[in-house]
Amino acid sequence: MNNPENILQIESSIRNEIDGTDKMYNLLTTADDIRNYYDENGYVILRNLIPTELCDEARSFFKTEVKPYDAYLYRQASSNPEKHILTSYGYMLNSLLNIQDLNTDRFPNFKKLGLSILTHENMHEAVCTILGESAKIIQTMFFEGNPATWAHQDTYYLDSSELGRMTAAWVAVEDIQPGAGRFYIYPGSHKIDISQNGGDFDIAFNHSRYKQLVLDIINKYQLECRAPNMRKGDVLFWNSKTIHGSLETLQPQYSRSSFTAHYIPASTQHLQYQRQLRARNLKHIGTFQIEHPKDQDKLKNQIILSMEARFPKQFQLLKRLAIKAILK
Ligand SMILES: O=C(O)CCC(=O)C(=O)O
Ligand SMILES: [Fe+2]
Repeated sequence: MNNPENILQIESSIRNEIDGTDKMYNLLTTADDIRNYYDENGYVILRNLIPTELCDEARSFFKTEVKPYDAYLYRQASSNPEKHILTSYGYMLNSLLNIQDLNTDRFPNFKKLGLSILTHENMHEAVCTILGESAKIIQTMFFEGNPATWAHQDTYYLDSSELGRMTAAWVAVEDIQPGAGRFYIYPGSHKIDISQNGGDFDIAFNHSRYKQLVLDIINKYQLECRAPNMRKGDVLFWNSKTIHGSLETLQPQYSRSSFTAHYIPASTQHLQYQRQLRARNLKHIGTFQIEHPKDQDKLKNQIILSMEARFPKQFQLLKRLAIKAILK
């Protein structure tokens, strides 16, 4: 049950939005308005960008194809193969990583629907408006339950080779309830120079130090947190340097079904950990090119996944060593 304090928190986050920001989005009608708002605030919301029927179908195929699957799939938070972890209300807590890599025979419709949303022609138009050119997709995710993502910027993990030019999209595939763990952003945070604020260490590998630094910066600059009301088919785009995450779950009875995708300008390259250029198995889908780093339609990758699932400690050690080698 929700306690009164939780209800107050929920109400204040709704009030925050009704008091102005939501009206603002309705005024963004031209490409210039959208780009200017995005450049200034580090994010923008485009309402009703994705047809709601596609959202409904994606959720329904998630329930019939993915939810009953009881073996290992790659997960966003760990990058490792894991079985589903369910909340007390039965929602999948460990979000999926790279739906383009799912095995097509096993998850044909969920994969098709997810990709048709993330590569939709409206998405293409919006991403071109924001980036000034067409895009490559370098990572995708699907969330059902809320992992309460901690405040971070994406740029340290993945970005365009021109740092700050990656944009990411958060697509609501259901109406997101106030206490379901809404996605939040800190407007304007993309303009703050983290390294000048003490962030001149290997951020991607000093997580606790980095988490604290982000909180210190939020306090120091008195940044405002916005957790907008996202309805089915709405899309929020944010800059790779914008601080973002998701609120704690206050209403566990609700899911927060959403896809995310990370887009870089087609003329640039994927930069991992601000060090290493990647171009892993690019394929064309619609007007986009999409990286398929661990394509499960390939036998080789299926074998690697099953080895990772069977010998997790050894594989995770190898991964850490590989990362260290990149950072040298
Ligand atoms: O939806 C979330 O909780 C976080 C998503 C996110 O951080 C991302 O896609 O980069
Ligand atoms: Fe992120």
